[in-house]
Amino acid sequence: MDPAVSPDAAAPLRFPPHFLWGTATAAYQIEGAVDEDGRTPSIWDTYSHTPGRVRNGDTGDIATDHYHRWPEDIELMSGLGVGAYRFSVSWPRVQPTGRGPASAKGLDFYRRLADALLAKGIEPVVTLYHWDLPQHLEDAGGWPERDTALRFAEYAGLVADALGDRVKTWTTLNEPWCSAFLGYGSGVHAPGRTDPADALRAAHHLNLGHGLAVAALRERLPEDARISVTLNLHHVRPLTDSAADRDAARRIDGLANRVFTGPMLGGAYPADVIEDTASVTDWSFVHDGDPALIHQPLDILGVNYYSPTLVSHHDGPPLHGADGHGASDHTPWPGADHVAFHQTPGERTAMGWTIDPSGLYELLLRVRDDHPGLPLMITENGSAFDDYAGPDGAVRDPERVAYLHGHLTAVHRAIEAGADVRGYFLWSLLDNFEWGYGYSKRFGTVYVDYATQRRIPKSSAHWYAKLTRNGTLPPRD
Ligand code: IFM
Repeated sequence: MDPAVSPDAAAPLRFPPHFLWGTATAAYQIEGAVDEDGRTPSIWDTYSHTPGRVRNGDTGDIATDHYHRWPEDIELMSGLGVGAYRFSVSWPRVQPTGRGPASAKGLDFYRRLADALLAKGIEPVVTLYHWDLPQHLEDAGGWPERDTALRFAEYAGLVADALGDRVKTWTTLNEPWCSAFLGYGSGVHAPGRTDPADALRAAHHLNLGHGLAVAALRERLPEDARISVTLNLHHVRPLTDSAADRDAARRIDGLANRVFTGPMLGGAYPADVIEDTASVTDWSFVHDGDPALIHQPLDILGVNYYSPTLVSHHDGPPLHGADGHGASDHTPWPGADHVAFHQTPGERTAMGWTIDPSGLYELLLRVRDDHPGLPLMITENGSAFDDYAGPDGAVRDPERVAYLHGHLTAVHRAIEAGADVRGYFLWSLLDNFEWGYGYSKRFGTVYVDYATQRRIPKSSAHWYAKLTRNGTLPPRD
């Protein structure tokens, strides 16, 4: 068996002494309180209120009511024994029109949250953008417009001014691939637009916004601040070793990964990506000097991983919606019409995503080789299952424990092989609003009864608490 995925190594696996154990959430998925204290709509409010967009017509209006229940949620984190909590700031809560002055009430919410975390010995880790663009900015053109990148840097500066004395670790964007390609390409995410050229423009302006925001943060934050970006790097495998399948994998790797890592970490867009998408756009939206603005030194790269991607060359008409990112008649992969997506064999989660920790191991080794010297954090990893409370009130999720055990074994093996992984954030603290799937998918290690908002730590939470307390991977059962 592949040592990366061996479920029961003979000796218990011990993580490095300062390894950071955390858990993660995002504002729109948990906060609710969408019209309180001056918050304005984000693109996700508009999208979720548009009939037919989100399963069951679910919205984030109430979500898990974290805006009011955050003290209880911090207690839950204490119970998990985590040393860090990764949350995102809601842009329309702290800068309601997406430009101009900040909302003091909005910032106060995050100040109180950060203070209460610090008082419990939990490090606040802030993500500035987890997909909730103020609707005002979408009305002005959204991410395909260059000005949105400038607005993002301004917003980053406001948050840094407010939280810079409390927060040490900052992330500009979460998974810009989803914002650009699901938001403006396939339309299965807000704002639901479907133009492949706009998707590529959005990707560039997200990159530019990242670079400008890093510069704004550096200007304001103390020297010891750690600045990062979180990418959902796809581990892309060709179905066969044929030249055509390998070329399909290269093409998807370009659009999923290198269109971001190229400029952010290397200072240039990959030539093959520009060539592959030439029929879609001439890339004239990239101005002279942009790649240099995007290429800012980073202290950490955040990696989100759930499942690998398996592709082959395909000669027939374009196949869309079979890549695990939601059904649509429009592709999130501009210029890749001749790529087919396949299910990797094996067990799957409730999302239909194959459980394959070897993908995480291989991905981490690739990042180790491609970007030597860059410390890594697993900023998201986890799984959805159809959890429910039993007659005794307990929620048992052995499948999630097995998933986490397998992936953490892979992380440990990658560290032993020289990947500089500094921490791991379990996605997610709570069951929450899973975007286009609404509340139908439960990713939490804490169960939420949405009718009462009662929280129940699942058995995986008890298992994770054992791990965070002594840094040794507990057995699966
Ligand atoms: O819930 C999402 C999260 O917001 C971003 N990364 C993937 C998770 C699971 O789909």
